[in-house]
Amino acid sequence: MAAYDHKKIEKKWQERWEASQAFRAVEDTTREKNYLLIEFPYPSGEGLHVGHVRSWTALDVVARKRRAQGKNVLYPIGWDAFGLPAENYAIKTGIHPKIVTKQNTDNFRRQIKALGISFDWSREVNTTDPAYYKWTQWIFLQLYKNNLAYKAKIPVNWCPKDKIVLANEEVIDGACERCGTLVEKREKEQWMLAITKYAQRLYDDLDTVEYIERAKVQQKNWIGPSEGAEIDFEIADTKKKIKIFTTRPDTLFGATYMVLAPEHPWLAEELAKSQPGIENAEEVRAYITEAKQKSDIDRSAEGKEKTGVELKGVSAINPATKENIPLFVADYVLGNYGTGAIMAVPAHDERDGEFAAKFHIKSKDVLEPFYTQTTEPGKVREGEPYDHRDAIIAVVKHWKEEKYIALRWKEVAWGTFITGGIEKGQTAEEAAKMEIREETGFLTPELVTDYGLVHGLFYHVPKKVNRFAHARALVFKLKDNSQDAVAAEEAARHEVVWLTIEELKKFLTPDTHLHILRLMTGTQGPFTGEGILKDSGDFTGLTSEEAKKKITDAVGGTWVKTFKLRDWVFSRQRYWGEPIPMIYCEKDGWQPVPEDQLPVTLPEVEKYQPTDTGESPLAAMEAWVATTCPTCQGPARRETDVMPNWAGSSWYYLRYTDPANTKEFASQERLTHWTPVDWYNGGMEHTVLHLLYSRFWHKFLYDIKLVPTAEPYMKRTSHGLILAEGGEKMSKSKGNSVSPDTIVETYGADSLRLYEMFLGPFDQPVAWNTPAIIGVRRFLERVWKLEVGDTPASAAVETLLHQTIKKVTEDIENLKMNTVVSSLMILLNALEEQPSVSQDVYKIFLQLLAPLAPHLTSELWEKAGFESEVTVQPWPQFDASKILATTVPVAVQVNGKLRATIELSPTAGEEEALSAARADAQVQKWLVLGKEVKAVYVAGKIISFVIRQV
Ligand code: ANZ
Repeated sequence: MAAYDHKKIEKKWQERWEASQAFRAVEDTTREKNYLLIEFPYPSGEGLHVGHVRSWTALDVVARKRRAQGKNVLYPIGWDAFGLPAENYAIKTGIHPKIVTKQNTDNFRRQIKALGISFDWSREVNTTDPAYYKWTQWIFLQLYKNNLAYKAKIPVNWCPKDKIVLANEEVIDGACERCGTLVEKREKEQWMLAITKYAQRLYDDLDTVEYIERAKVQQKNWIGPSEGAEIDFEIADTKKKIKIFTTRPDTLFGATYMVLAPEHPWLAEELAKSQPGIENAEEVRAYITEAKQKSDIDRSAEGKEKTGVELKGVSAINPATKENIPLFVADYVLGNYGTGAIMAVPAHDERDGEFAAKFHIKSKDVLEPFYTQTTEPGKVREGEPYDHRDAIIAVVKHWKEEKYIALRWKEVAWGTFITGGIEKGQTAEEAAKMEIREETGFLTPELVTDYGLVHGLFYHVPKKVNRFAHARALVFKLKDNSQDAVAAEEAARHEVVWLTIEELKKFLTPDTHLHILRLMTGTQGPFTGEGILKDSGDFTGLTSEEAKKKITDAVGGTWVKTFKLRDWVFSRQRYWGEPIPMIYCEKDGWQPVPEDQLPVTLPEVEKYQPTDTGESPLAAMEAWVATTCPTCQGPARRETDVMPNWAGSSWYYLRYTDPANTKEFASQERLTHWTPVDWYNGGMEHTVLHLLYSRFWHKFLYDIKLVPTAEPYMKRTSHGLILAEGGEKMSKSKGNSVSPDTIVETYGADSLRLYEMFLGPFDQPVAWNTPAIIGVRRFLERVWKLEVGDTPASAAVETLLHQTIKKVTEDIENLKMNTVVSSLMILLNALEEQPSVSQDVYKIFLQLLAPLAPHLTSELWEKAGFESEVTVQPWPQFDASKILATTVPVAVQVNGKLRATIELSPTAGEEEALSAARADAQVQKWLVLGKEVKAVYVAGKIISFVIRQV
């Protein structure tokens, strides 16, 4: 048999698929449609990255399998081709970005085709093609006509090196995402898209789609809904009122100063007066100028030294206490969040606490801490009543050593300080001394510190009730070791132990006791949780929850909902983007370009460099800029800003359904057939912006009845990065990147595909490992040499075959590609042990391998003389009756006693077995009683844990 010549085979099949348009999607309503999508690439000059190969091969495997399962699959590709690299290259070389883009897309196309990915090439789209961006502009006009696009003068992030305005999300740690230069703030007129109007829906509808959890959480955090109160604070001796936004109106009585953002309009107004009320106007002005240069992210960074200036000569009035409080300007308050002004509560907010300490502002504690136990043991039983109890928590220090008394409970896995109720007529101190005496026998406690009240809601396990304990936290020191005997019933309930601070940190169970420990060690800081109000007038004694709205109402505030999400800055002062189709007329103001004049195409320019005033290079093209007003026909000027990169990628998946349509961005019929996208795979770096922006456009198009569903993507997964050998990020500049071309040339596309699927769990980052690709190549060579004959499959092979069909079928759907490959390797081992492989078994084996290694399997299928081609065969079905019991019962012991029996796969390894046992509810009940010190698995028989009581 001839050797496995991947070059010849791969070329042959790629040409054949190309000629027959094998993967072209046709709208076939008789089959279930299935739309699979990968993020279309930016065609960079560096060519394809092995990371692209990972994502695209994985969905290619899904696409090929689902086609074999009879689905009407659409798996398209295109180019997200506007962007800075091509433009920066043009600035350097003078070569038009169009030319560079063409070269790069040609190169990408060649590289992708050499991988045998089953894209439908007939639907290729390119965001820089006027026939495409005509519709990007058209969608912009619809947004404009629906009041979702507007122009505003706003402080923007300005990269002095790239000379470009950056969206907040393009600023990383205060620097330009692309070039790392520190970003400045500038005021500029910008086109904005009102994505905030969709904030609530973008948030809520995440519950209707199947995205990986991390992606959902990131989007939710980015949207950042926040509920709270807007409350007016009066400037003393004026009628002026300034609104603050707070999520914690329950702390209003503790607001000891007020802060305005440097951008707050009242400051500008006041400072513009010839005689400002602010006495230190100069100092304040200087501070404002300085603050405006910093990015929001820098300003709100945790742990950063707080800065600010007191506004001398003016003060504010706390509407609850009516006290005069100092007024500051400080940059930790942002101009574009909430109302740009806050009430500051040093006792209950970290940042205010830091600021107040630095500026010597008084702090007023208005909350007693309140903890609801949310973890076992002692987790509150929802819906059951609770009893109130006045109690003490007593910390007792050793007479000589740095040790404290703690109790280890016997009926429940609790570790606590001494605690008990206060009887009628007793003071807290008396009650505490009595408890100390009863529970430990010690006779000489002396009170050292009184930390006041701590409230805890928990389930009292021995007493079987929810308990709301209002406990006074008292610290005592023993004078000496005099001690009485302890009653037997007390000793039966808990054991007395002496522990150091470090030991207590691990030992204590209830949150309230841990709170006291933090107070003792000075690590508590402002109490930022919810509590019970104190020193708060009529509201004293209420819980935070109860007080929030009551206090808001009492001071005439309003309850509001806000979001962190900001409107989308849509203008870029660059060349290589879609011109924004707007015209400015002195008489009629901003006018949309009439739709029949779309696209507004990019003119040829001489220089691509943005101007120093920050205007686009288009601004210098007088002939292009000068136009007529669509309304009055008088002279007018075109908008010279272009759209951001995110525009074309916000709707490309819609265009794939109908890429050649010249009348609409896509026909209703095509959209109804293909959308929504069933499965979208892409990088984690695009979870927040790209997904959010395209979901916003989609929802808008849905509202104007142009797309059939409210969400664009039903399912979203993400691949892990491929790192260089050694674990660093692959990059051309570091010289550690691997080119797919070289690998395809040396080992073949099938080897590369299989290798990337075998690398490790799909969603995890993995390091490139050249020896492993040689291993994969050997596997394919063994497949190539497999002897086909007439040996009937043994019962064992038959079972394994059906198990493998089941596993491969299921694992592909879950993107567990590494185990797909390993199970095919196991099957091959078994097949090789037989003298030959029967035709039936061989066929199935090739079919299962075909989505991963389509060239090799197509060739072998043909060589074996089977009908048609392997890629068009219906997907093999497994026979359940041929799959033996796939689990065995395994006993689980804790400290030598049988506590549960769990079902495990006979091939489960130790780690898998132990974690399955730890996850079992029955087993858990016993494990929580102590600390695990040993765990053993005897394969297929028994798991044994040894725990030690703490
Ligand atoms: C008083 C207070 C007391 C607050 C307290 C918190 C705790 P989220 O949840 O992120 O919405 N804040 C309001 N506007 C701000 C702005 N423009 N820049 C910086 N901080 C601002 O946060 C809302 C809280 O952040 C608000 O509640 C306010 O501080 C602060 F014990 O008001 B709080």
